[in-house]
Amino acid sequence: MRTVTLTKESTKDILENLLKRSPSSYGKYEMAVAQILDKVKQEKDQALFGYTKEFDKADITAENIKVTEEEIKEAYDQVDPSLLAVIRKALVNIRTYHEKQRQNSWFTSSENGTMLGQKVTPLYRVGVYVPGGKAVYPSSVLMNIVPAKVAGVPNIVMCTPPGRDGKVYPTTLVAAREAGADVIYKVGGAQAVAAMAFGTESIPKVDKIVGPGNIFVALAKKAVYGHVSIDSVAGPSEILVLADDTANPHYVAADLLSQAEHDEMASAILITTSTELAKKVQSEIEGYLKVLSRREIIEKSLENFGYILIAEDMDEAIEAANEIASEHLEIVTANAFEVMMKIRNAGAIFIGEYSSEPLGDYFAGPNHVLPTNGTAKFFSALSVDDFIKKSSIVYYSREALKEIHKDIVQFATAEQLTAHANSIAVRFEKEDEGDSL
Ligand code: HSO
Ligand code: ZN
Repeated sequence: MRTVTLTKESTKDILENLLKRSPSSYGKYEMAVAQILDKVKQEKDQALFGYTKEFDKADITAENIKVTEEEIKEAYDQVDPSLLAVIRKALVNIRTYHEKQRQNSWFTSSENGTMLGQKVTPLYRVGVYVPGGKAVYPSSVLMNIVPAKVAGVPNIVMCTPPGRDGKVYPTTLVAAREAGADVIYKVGGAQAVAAMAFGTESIPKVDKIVGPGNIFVALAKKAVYGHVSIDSVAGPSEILVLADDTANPHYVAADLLSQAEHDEMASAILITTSTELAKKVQSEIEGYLKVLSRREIIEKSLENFGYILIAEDMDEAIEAANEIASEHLEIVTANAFEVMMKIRNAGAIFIGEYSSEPLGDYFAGPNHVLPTNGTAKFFSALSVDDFIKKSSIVYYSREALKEIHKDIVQFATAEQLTAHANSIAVRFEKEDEGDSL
């Protein structure tokens, strides 16, 4: 992990380096993904069966593509009951948090006979993608399904690739059932995204596709955007710790490594006003590396995207944190709440030395699907808002329209849209007779 003095220049260089992790630099896979999308659009289920055989080495047919009740029961038998209890506890917190995000429809009326409003409607059908293989995170299954459920989405479809034995990882199934998925299909990759975007004989077309995936899934989601909605395309995990000399280096180092272990492309950054802390964190990291199981991944991510930045003062540190706009930001300083008020850009903010980042990954309640790659400057965490839409409501009585009808006619005439003007004017032909409009 390199130590760098924080300046405007060094911040710029770091930002440039971090951007190399953006999925948009993987254009070379675009052709392959376009082909898959096209084939699924044309051949539907047949294409899904073929790709599942080719990529997942599993035999999927119209008869077994849908996960059955027996398979779910089998999965429950395989999951450790104490883990199930933990999942259920986490679910309570995640649900409670997301329930606070629910938005209500609203209506206002006026004495002269108008009523205006905004009607909130949940999306009708949502597709949740869940990766298979090594990166199976049941916690992400909860984080993607719960906000949809709380929003009131009546149909939650999930797609996940089967193993060679045609089975889905049991904890994934259990998490999906606990969170409230309505139906689960054994198909993964870009072909699953295509199926949910266009529909096949087995898999219904959805309105929105959410959930993380490999580069093929990310590119497929980008390609179908507009045809259906998608969540933002997630990049590798990021953590930024903002700390002063009051921070405990043993904890700071542990927290940095928690995200570094996700991926070789993950980033872990410490910004501190204390050179003493910087040195201690560095040696703590070396100590942990000897014992952590994902040492190789961590070493690579720290080498590529790990930084310890020494700031002149806390204001400079905060400015850099705002510029980097990290997915996760931990504030471990004196007056941490004051510092938090000065943060403009961060996906999730963790305050104080006991709010370690994994608390948010699994348990506290906020969503762990967060903006990465600097997009915290304009994007937010996945939330109930992602699963609703709003229709505006307009009601005017005859009297209310009469009062202002000439204004609209004038506005429409100015735009030379005479049919618009006419549709208002025809309602008041009698009283306007003789008026020169
Ligand atoms: N920290 C990840 C989410 C996660 N962590 C899942 C553990 N499991 C999002 O950046
Ligand atoms: Zn994590």
